[in-house]
Amino acid sequence: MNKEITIDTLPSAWRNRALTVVIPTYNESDNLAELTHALFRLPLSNLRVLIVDDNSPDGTGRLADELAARYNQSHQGRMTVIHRTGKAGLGTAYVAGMQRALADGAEFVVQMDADLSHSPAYIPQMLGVILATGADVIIGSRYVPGGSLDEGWSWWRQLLSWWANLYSRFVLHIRVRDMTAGFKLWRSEALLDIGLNNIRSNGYIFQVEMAYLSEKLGYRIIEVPIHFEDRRIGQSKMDIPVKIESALRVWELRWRHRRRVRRTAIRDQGLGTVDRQLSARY
Ligand SMILES: Nc1nc2c(ncn2[C@@H]2O[C@H](COP(=O)(O)OP(=O)(O)O)[C@@H](O)[C@H]2O)c(=O)[nH]1
Ligand SMILES: [Mg+2]
Repeated sequence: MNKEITIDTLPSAWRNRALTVVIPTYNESDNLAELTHALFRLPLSNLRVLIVDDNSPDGTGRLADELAARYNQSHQGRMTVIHRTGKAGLGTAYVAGMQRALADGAEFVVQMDADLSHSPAYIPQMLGVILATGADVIIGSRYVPGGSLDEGWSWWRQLLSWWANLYSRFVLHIRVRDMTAGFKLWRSEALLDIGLNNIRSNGYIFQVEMAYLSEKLGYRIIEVPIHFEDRRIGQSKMDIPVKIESALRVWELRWRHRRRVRRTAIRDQGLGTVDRQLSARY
């Protein structure tokens, strides 16, 4: 009778929520199989994976199709691949993937890198937090207490990341700590409300734009700490010119969204006291 309690034996109420993980890929053929394997092993029975590949020269798109064919037999058609004709940037890839996920009925959408720097193991925890608090977006954050960065990052990279955050928080007057975080869980109402068609940014600034609008529009944001591992294989597509462009674009963002304010609540949901306390920071 000594039945061990594991995550699989927990009640299913939160485990079968419709959640789609959107992953943009460009030359990630060495990472994709391990990532999809880890995602489909999570105890989330209605988790879908949506890959947005930009005709990667290393064959990531073909690999994604093969993985989808395999998983769709064992996992009831829960993997989809969108193929675009060429490299069109991370931001437009996310917008395309998120719009598709919403059209297909996702209740929650996760965005993450394909390079294994965002551990899938955090997803059930992020889902638990969003359900328990009624938040609109959960950020997997490196810059809240308990969060950490790969030990292998040079002091120069750490400084650059820290500076990019401080700078954009200062220019945009916002409180989110990890402005450039690429690991987030969205409630679909928030993505529908934010106006994905008006998101213009590519590269890092896409993450900043989404975080900025979330706070400006009054969404309830919770940052949960994560350990961010550097990509083990392959190269970052975010080079120095992309980073400099991002820094300048912060000002453009502020101007472009200057008139957007929240008028009505996205969801009229009674929040408990704990909710209010947790989301009071934002
Ligand atoms: N579809 C698509 N994916 C991209 C593009 N640029 C980057 N990515 C993907 O976006 C994610 C983040 O890029 P990454 O190079 O890891 O950036 P870093 O983590 O900031 O170094 C990875 O999964 C990339 O493969 C692009 O132009 N198109
Ligand atoms: Mg990455």
